[in-house]
Amino acid sequence: MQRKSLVLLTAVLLLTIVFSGCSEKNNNTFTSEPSDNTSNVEPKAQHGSLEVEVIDENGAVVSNAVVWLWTQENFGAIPDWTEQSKTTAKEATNSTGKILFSNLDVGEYVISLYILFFTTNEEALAHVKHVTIKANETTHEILQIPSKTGDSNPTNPGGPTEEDTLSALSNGTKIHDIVGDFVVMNNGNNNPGAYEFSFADLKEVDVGVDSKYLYIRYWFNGTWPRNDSDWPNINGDQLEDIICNTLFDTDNNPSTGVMSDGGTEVATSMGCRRNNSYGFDPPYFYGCKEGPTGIEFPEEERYQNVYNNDSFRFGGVGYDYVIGAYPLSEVKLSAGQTVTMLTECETTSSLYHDATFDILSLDNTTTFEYGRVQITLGENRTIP
Ligand SMILES: [Ca+2]
Ligand SMILES: [Ca+2]
Ligand SMILES: [Ca+2]
Repeated sequence: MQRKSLVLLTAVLLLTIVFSGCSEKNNNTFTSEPSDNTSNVEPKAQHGSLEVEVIDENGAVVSNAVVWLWTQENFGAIPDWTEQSKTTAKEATNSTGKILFSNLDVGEYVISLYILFFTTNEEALAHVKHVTIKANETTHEILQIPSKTGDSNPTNPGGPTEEDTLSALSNGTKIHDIVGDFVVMNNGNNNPGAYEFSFADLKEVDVGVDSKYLYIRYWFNGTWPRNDSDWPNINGDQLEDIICNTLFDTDNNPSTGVMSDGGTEVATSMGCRRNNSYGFDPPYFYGCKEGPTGIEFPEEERYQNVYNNDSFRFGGVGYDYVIGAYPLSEVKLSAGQTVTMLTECETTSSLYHDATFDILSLDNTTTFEYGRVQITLGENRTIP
């Protein structure tokens, strides 16, 4: 599905560990004890461990902070932060602010906080640490979150004003959705019965344009949780994020574009994670991408151009709406263009890839198919 495809959304994969260094030399097992019988036995690959502790700017430990681990070889001199398939592991700190990466082949590695902790690639690069893993030893490292507050894409001068945004939206297209219509996606580790999170239940999506931006406003049937403690925990299952994705089939042809996304050529996202997840508040993430590559997997390679730094946000935590503003020059759309939209809102919990899933649809879609809604950008219209 496309919904995790934007690079910044891959935080949901934080519990996925991919050991890329499994060579033919260590395919016996990682856990077997070394044999005392040393005759005619090829030496097994040697392993060590790495314990990483994450602290904030004041030195306090940070739980649930995502750390990336690469081999030095895969990291290279200047990493492509979007090419996460090269990471050896991506995992979050525990309640004591620590992560243990074990069974690592000995050698040189690089660790970094998740890219969303940083404003620029240069800042991220300045904060990586190079570590050496030695046989049968645990190497300890500390990563400190840079001292700043605010989200990863702060509303900069040069972006649209809230007045511009509301004007474009009020002159745009409004699409209604049913309330209480979560669907269960039977395609993975999803909640067999959606939680009643009203703040993740779409009731209307508005789309507008002006000369510079595409605006998308998501209205919900409730208010996004503001503080960390407001994020629901259902019998130990902690809600971790809320994500809205709108994709555009710009040639109105589902057989062209990114097939896994429903034949789309452009994707936009708007999301927010539980407050302490990245150590700053609020941890929004949003962006856009366009240009199908013809590659469906890995997801990160579906689109040619990924833009994570030029979009803007209004609303969000503490509001019953959130607005994304995406440069028309990046999404390659223009006023008056007729396109087909596909929109969904989902949440991720500690147990479920989809704790809730709501599809913007004219007909209460309850299948895997996304609701396809054809609109003309900038048309003042209400659907239905
Ligand atoms: Ca709904
Ligand atoms: Ca298409
Ligand atoms: Ca719906």
